[in-house]
Amino acid sequence: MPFTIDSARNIFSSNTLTADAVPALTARFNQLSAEDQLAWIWFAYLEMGKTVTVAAPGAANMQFAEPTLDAIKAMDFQAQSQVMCDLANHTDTEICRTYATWSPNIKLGFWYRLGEWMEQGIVAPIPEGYKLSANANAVLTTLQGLDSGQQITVLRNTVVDMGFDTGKMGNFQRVSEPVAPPTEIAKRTEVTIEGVTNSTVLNYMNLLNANDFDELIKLFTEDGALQPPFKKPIVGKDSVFKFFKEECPNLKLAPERGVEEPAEDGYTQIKVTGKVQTPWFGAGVGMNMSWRFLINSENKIFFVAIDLLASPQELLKLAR
Ligand code: 45D
Repeated sequence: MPFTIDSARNIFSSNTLTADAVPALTARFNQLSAEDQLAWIWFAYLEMGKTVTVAAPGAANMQFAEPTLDAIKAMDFQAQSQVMCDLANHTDTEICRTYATWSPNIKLGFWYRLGEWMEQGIVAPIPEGYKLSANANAVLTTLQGLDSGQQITVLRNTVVDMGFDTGKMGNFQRVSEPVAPPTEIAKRTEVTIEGVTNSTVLNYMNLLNANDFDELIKLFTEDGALQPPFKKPIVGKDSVFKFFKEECPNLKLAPERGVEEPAEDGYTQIKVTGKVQTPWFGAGVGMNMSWRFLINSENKIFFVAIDLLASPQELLKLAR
């Protein structure tokens, strides 16, 4: 039977332990009150600041968030706190609707700026002596027990989930940063992956590292799919291409090792493990990741799942 997206999702799944603590913690976070959520992120952010620093300036192009940020800056503290609570509550307001249209990168940049302003006293701070609920405290303790790659993924999830629900917005235009030109050929780097010689997999890593999305997308089949960590697959070349341009600039993929095995119908399944850096934290946080590729007989990607691994031990689990 030929592969479907659904059956492809299972390749190497029995030896790939993903960081389930991340969605579990995100769900617990979402149960907290808005006030608790904001204070929680504030404390989490301060706590993380002790070990890793956001490399932010330049990680996001802020032109689209600027008008909203200016409007918030002009408000009094009470109105500012209300805006932040509204975002956490997914309330139907103009700002919550605008926020919902932004790409994850713009949302992160927006909060990064607000965090700076809160520190400087330009934007309403978390009230001094604010006491987290027992529940929120428990969620914070759990976060502290995770590795830094899992911590920043939880933080990213909480930010991305805020704002009005786009499902209730009818037609709207998604807002993402302009796509920067790819790295010049002379300045590109090439990965090597112990145990993997497949040219499509190597090209995938190198083209993504070079932000060369036009060439990268050519590696996929027309009906190909990409499954980001903790997400359903993004199906079809057009949708995957859009995702690359919106959410993948300036990642640094550092694959280490892998296995290639023949699968049914002339397909090849390839699992690779290694590290990934995000532009937000640079070399400060290396996330332990795996890529599970299903490649067709024409050497095109029919499916690739990217997973955040439960622990560094998972980097070595390659045999089925
Ligand atoms: O509410 O091969 C305050 C794919 C308090 C593509 C705050 C990939 C109030 C294919 C502190 C102000 C993309 C899948 C808030 C590979 C408040 C592929 C602020 C993987 C919110 C490899 C909080 C890529 C702030 C991966 C400022 C795995 C929080 C990328 C900031 C992962 C949090 C990227 C930040 C991650 C989090 C980035 C900046 C996890 C960034 C996380």
